[in-house]
Amino acid sequence: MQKGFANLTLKMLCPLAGTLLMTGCAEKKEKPLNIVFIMTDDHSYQTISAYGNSYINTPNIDRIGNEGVVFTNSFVANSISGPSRACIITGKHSHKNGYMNNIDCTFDGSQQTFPKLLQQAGYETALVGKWHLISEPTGFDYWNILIGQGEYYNPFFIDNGEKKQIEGYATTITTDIALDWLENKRNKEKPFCLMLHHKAPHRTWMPELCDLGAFDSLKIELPDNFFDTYEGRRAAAEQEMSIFKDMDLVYDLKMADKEYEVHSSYLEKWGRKIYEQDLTPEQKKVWDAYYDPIIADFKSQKLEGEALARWKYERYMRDYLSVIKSVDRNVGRVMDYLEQYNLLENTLVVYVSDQGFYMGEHGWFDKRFMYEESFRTPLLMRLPEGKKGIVDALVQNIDYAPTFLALAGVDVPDDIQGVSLLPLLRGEKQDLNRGALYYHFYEYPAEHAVKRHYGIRTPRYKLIHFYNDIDEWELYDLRNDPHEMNNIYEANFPLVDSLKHELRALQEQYDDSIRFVFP
Ligand code: SGN
Ligand code: CA
Repeated sequence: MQKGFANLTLKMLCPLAGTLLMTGCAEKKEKPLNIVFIMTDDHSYQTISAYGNSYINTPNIDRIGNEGVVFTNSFVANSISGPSRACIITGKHSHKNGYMNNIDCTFDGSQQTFPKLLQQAGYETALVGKWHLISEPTGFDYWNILIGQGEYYNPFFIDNGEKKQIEGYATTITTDIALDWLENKRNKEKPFCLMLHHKAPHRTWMPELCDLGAFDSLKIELPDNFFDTYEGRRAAAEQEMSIFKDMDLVYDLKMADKEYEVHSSYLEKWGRKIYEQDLTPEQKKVWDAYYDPIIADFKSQKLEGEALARWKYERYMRDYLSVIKSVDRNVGRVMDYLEQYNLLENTLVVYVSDQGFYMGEHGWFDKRFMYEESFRTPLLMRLPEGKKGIVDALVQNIDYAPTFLALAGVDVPDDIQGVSLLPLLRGEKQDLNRGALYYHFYEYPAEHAVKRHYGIRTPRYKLIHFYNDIDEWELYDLRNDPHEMNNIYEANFPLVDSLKHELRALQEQYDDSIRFVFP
């Protein structure tokens, strides 16, 4: 009783008394936990071994999950870079944070974000790597960001406002900058929040030189639905993200032959990007020594039809996996650093992607759709003395902001739409009692031609409405049809009605006015 009362008084006098190191207050408390938030761009859960795939071993990423939690039902609110990032730092859906698409939005940096709230609570905050929100970052004591999508080789960074080019490979350089901040630049008296955002493995999947060819002997099978014909799914039929049709031989798959004989629509549109990439002569020599024989072999085969589709898929996967190898190695560098300086004891480590990605499922690359591969995103969190194991509760990227605020002992503002995952991380709860998640994608008309859509996902069902220049509903029973091949909307009216009711309720809860579009 007495102790509780003392804490209450202390908390009234010093709002951060629950966690912050206090000077001038009667009681000295432990520093709150640090946060290291590692985010990749377009990393599929299908290529992380903690999620049980057969393509690649990612021991360093897995370590975060082995010593913490692997979220097996982790999703985004809007499956595209800028919007996902805006959802993450605000804890709000796109229609609330205003960053709906990558085309004509600029993030309003004057709005509330979790890094700003952490700063106010005494944290030192830093952002390194891909930002992609157009406006200058706010809420960070230190920022050193790639410009736009950034380059894989010899990238340009804006270091707290100053543009600099750094020789080397983006994933390694981004990690170097982050480790340098941890070691030399931060105020070691304060708790910190580091957001370490990689460009990798975004298109065009350029591996680090030391990883070229790392997966060349791997046998790679096509996913079962690679040759999907999209029956009953009009939006899926009309996309432009097919590996066979839309993935470019030169731009994406590096078949930049010196004779200019390999056909490339990107080449016609934009010129020879791979050759124009800013590789140094030394880097280019190693690059060509690897790709030139592959180009020669490809040309000699004169592949067409299904054989060409299979070849493109394999090439795509080998490059993508090689890019992940570097990501995993660099996650290892961060974990080693934290371990070496005993920071693992007081730091929440998070590994996540800005969204999922297609590894040939439905014949695709890219993301955007509310279908599982791109709606899901990998999420592993290691809380010191927290739960170890799998969490299968439905969670979403708007939940990270309230989680970090709760961890720092900051009251979560009412307008934040996500919920804290801390009770799950501490093993206090198994679930968040959430019936369904809400999703809304806006970027159309645009590259890859994925129609605008919104929808809900319950543990078992998914209901999607594609709208704008189309008016199509889709319903999937994920238990019986996990790959979403059979749209059962037409045959299921009682179920559709109840899911529409749930969808409308979520749109009301989140205050998304698009609900007025459907009956
Ligand atoms: C670029 C890519 C697209 C990708 C978007 C969005 N084209 O425009 O393939 O969908 O980024 O990606 S590219 O020719 O420039 O590589 S996101 O992850 O940044 O949202
Ligand atoms: Ca992305």
